[in-house]
Amino acid sequence: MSTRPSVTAYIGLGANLGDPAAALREAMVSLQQTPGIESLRASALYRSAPVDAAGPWFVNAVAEVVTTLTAPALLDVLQDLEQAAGRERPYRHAPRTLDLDLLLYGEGRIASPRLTVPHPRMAQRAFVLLPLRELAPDRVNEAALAAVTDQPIERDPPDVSQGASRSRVH
Ligand code: A4P
Ligand code: MG
Repeated sequence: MSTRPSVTAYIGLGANLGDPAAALREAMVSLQQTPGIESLRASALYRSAPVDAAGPWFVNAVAEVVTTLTAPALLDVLQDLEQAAGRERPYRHAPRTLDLDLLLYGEGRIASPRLTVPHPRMAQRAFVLLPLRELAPDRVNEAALAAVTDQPIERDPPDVSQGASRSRVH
């Protein structure tokens, strides 16, 4: 059996129902324990106002994973974790217990019916760009950041941090 090369991928995590910070931390731990995911680094948690969506403010973060999984296999893992967190989909952009988006998969460009990478809306979203910049500043365009400064967002708010330090997930 041949071994696949490792790829560095970035995953956007978001939730605005239930206990969003706990859901994000649990998802990070589950990802770390997933066969085919070799390592994980987590950004800080952010609280962000809904963008193109209704409902409560979100908690958002980004995780960097080094993985031997293919992009579709990684999406399967993300969707299984969303289901395990009780995700329901009553309508597009509905409030959610856990949303996991594959933002970047190495330098890969993918356009299949179930997967578009890079994530098509990531460059318009402060809640993706700011945590991604912590982990991979070279993957974030300064002009894109300058264009989202009107989106309300707070890094590491005291009520979601609970003493957790950056880059530590448990
Ligand atoms: N899909 C295609 N490409 C991808 C990808 N790169 N990563 C497909 C993940 N999924 C991808 O997703 C719908 C379908 O997209 C999937 O079946 C998959 O095959 P979904 O999670 O069921 O639906 P969704 O999350 O409602 O839609 P989507 O398009 O992921 O929404 P967005 O654009 O990600 O927006 N505001 C704040 N502050 N924080 C947020 O986290 N999130 C959204 C969701 C809107 N506003 C927000 C936030
Ligand atoms: Mg999604």
